[in-house]
Amino acid sequence: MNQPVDNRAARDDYYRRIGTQGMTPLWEAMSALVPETPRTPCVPHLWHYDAVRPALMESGTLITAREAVRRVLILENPGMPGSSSITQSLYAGLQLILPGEVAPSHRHTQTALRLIVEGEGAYTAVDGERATMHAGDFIITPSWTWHDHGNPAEVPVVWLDGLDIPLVRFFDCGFAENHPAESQPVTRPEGDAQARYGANLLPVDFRSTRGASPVFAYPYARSREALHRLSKGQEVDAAHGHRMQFINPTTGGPAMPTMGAFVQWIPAGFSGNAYRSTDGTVFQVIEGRGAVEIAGRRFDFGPRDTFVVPSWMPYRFVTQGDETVLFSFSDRPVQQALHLWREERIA
Ligand code: GTQ
Repeated sequence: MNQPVDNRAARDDYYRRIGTQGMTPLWEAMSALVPETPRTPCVPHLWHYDAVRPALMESGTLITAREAVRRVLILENPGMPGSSSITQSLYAGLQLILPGEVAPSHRHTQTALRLIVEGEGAYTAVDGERATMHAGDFIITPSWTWHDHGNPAEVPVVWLDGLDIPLVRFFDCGFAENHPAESQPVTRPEGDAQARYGANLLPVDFRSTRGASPVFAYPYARSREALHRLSKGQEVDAAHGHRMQFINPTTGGPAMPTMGAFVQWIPAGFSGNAYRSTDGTVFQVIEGRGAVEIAGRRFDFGPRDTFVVPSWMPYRFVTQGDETVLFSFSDRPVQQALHLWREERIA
């Protein structure tokens, strides 16, 4: 009694028989289904922009933005081949739009964010208003809002796309449709949303109608200026430097309900404390060079590089001569809404 029995063959035969009835034994899967700590197939990885850029530009000779709808190279996590995912819940890609091109208008339940990587003068239109892009700008496309991109400028423009595609796939709640017009009609002047909702003012009769921020463009010049002012103070966080989150100014909550977005300034000569959290996070380098150690592996980064830190893996930043500015995004708001999010500072 109560001793494990050596009946492998009988068990395997039993599993095969119950398998035909749509059943499978929990006891063979228990530790994978209910792990003591997160067990992710997501691996740490860094994409060097200089190495990726030639292939991205080559895509511009093979297909137009119009035909592609979105000309994007997906940044797929090497630990999750075939998933089109950079973490279990997030998608990332580099989108290229050449001078004169239009990426046609559509909408979908997936939320998108953009962080402008290279070039300027292209635009994203959201809900009838265009936002002109400059390197480092952060732009959101809330769920189910019409959006199209165009490049009336002289130079190619590249941005990092972050979407909650895997999350929406997980919930099986994806819907999409094309706009009847290739470019949606412009109904509001550029800067309208910023003036209406992003100037520490709100229209007197404002009532929130959606989870995402009505401010959809967060120019880098503004966030850089804020970080610059913070950098003049004395203390920085021992793990993050100065890390700020992009907010919905009408709620004080995250700019998007499904994705948290952050920007941080790290001083030169920083040797950061290790930190981990359950939201696997995608980082985009805006300025400066440095290194990140993720679960003991070192990745050197420079401007425009992208890297991913999987859930619960300790990471720390090390910089030498450069001040560094990093953008990042994760599924933190979802985990927090579900009371699942955890973090740990490892001194
Ligand atoms: O710009 O609308 O990278 O719909 C993937 C899906 C970008 C976009 C992506 C999209 C978009």
